[in-house]
Amino acid sequence: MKSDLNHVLRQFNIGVDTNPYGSGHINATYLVDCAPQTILQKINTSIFKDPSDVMDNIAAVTEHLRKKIIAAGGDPMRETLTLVPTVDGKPFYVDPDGNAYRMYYFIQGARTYDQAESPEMFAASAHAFGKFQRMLSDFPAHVLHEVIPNFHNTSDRLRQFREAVEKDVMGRAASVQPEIEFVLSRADVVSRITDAIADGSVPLRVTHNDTKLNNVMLDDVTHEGVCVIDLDTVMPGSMLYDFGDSLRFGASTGAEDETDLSKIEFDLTYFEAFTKAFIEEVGADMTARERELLAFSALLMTLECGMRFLGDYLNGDTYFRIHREHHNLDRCRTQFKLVADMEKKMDQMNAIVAKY
Ligand code: ADP
Ligand code: GN1
Ligand code: MG
Repeated sequence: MKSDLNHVLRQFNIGVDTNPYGSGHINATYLVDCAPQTILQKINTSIFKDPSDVMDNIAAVTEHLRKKIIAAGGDPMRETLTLVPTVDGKPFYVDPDGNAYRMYYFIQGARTYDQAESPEMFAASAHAFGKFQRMLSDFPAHVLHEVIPNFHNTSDRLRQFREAVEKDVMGRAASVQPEIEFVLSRADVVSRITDAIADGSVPLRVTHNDTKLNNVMLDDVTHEGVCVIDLDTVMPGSMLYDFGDSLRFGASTGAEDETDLSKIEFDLTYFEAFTKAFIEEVGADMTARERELLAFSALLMTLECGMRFLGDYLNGDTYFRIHREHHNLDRCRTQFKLVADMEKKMDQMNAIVAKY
């Protein structure tokens, strides 16, 4: 399928056409086959209401990373995203209808995966996300805009979820009572991380906040982590968000939208591989409370994502891009299956954390 983005490409001084690319749920991504290849993204402005705030954050973060990578003797064109400026020297382009577009150089010799092929591959993503966090540990957090307030505030996510159930704009609530009940019966755990942030036992850091496996590029040959991408949600947050969200996605034995739930389990071998690698990267800087909540964060981030999918289903699928009917319902069901499995395995998960 060809796009009709020539008017946008001219703003980046490019005269070829482009094809849709990747499997993200939020932005529209295109591969531009020029030399060098680039990635064009239409920023989802119904979610990111102020794209200039998003782009300020990304420009500042990638600049910081670039300096660190150069100082360490690395290759900044591969190890961090690099923005392609518009012909006017701007970091992004807004068309007359208010659509916002940005462009990155395409990272060569690496790709993203929707599922890890081995525990080693998953561990490579843990090293990449852990290193990303370390490289940003001296980034001035106060310069970052909070582009989506309360992004991982699970109590606030539950409040929004209850609102979606109450409004029931699509008349779907009656048909998903067991799923709604699954969320509501777990209301007592939702504030555990935010409470720890409030009492100071879990520090705010600069975090990625969307650490699923397909947001890290792995080398085609070595499968080592090359570059952390999808920087829209880099904001002050907890390392527990990055740890937990990675496991939510990567330690599942099936796809996020698998409809055969018998295929979905939380894989402890993958949990262990990721945990070991993540602790190797950032363990020295972890507080006692962060360590205590590590295993639980996987459960909470999964419950949170599940309630977001279900809430979006109730709202009429206005947030996450869907590719079939009931897609968000299917997605929430895998998340809840994982949560239930983690509840059974929590003692084993805590024992694994204690090993490292
Ligand atoms: P979304 O926010 O919609 O998830 P992403 O920024 O994650 O969008 O991009 C979607 C996909 O496009 C990624 O999973 C990755 O495969 C690919 N991609 C994004 N940026 C680059 C890049 N600079 N080089 C190569 N591939 C990229
Ligand atoms: C979205 O953009 P993408 O597809 O990497 C979402 C994440 C969810 C994830 C679920 C900005 O991530 O928060 O965890 O889908 N991103 C945003 O797969 O809401
Ligand atoms: Mg993505």
